[in-house]
Amino acid sequence: MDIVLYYAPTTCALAPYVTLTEAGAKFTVKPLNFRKEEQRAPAYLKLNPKHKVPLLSVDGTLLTESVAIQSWIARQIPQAKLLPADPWDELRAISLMSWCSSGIHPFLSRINSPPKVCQTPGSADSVRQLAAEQLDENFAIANDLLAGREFFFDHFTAPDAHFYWCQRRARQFELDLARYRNCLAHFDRMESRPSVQKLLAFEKSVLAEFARAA
Ligand SMILES: N[C@@H](CCC(=O)N[C@@H](CS)C(=O)NCC(=O)O)C(=O)O
Repeated sequence: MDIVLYYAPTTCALAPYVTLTEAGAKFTVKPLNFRKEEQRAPAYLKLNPKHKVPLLSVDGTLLTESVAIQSWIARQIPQAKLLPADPWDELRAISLMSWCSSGIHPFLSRINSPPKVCQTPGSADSVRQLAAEQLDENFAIANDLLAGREFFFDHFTAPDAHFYWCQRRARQFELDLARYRNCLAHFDRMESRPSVQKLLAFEKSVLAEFARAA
């Protein structure tokens, strides 16, 4: 099976990278340089008109949206137990990933690029502040969910990778998450996993390659 992940450094494509690695899947990565707007190149738009990563190709069949991609990986490699076995917990895991993707991610995007949601001159700080408040509320919820737990369920599952990305991005935007101790512990736990170490090394190599080619 030929599995290809279209990915860009620091993006949410990190989640399927980590999940594929946790699954022990053999896959190749096609890095896109967002600084060069490669996600908008005609050849890529043919694959994904939404001009976004992640995009998964499996023997040429394409799948977009991280929740669907994460679910495909879990379904394809059941022995990796990337979703909980209990049917309700499995749905709760999908619910968590949907929350990461549609409840948290959009506010991270606003912090990254305020003009995408408001064109009013001088509004950037206000957009960022409102997004930070929404993120705060969401991290408080995640902090409660992680109380007394190592992961969202009794072992690593796909939502852990997804939430790790959300938290990493928030930290890159210098949001103050210090009071969310359970989230911070989850972050450290994730960073100690070989899959995340591999991702971080890979990201570094891709960024170095982009810098060389600039
Ligand atoms: N709902 C999508 C969101 C994907 C998304 O927004 N990806 C961003 C990176 S984190 C992207 O590719 N942005 C490039 C662009 O919008 O041009 C998912 O969860 O897969």
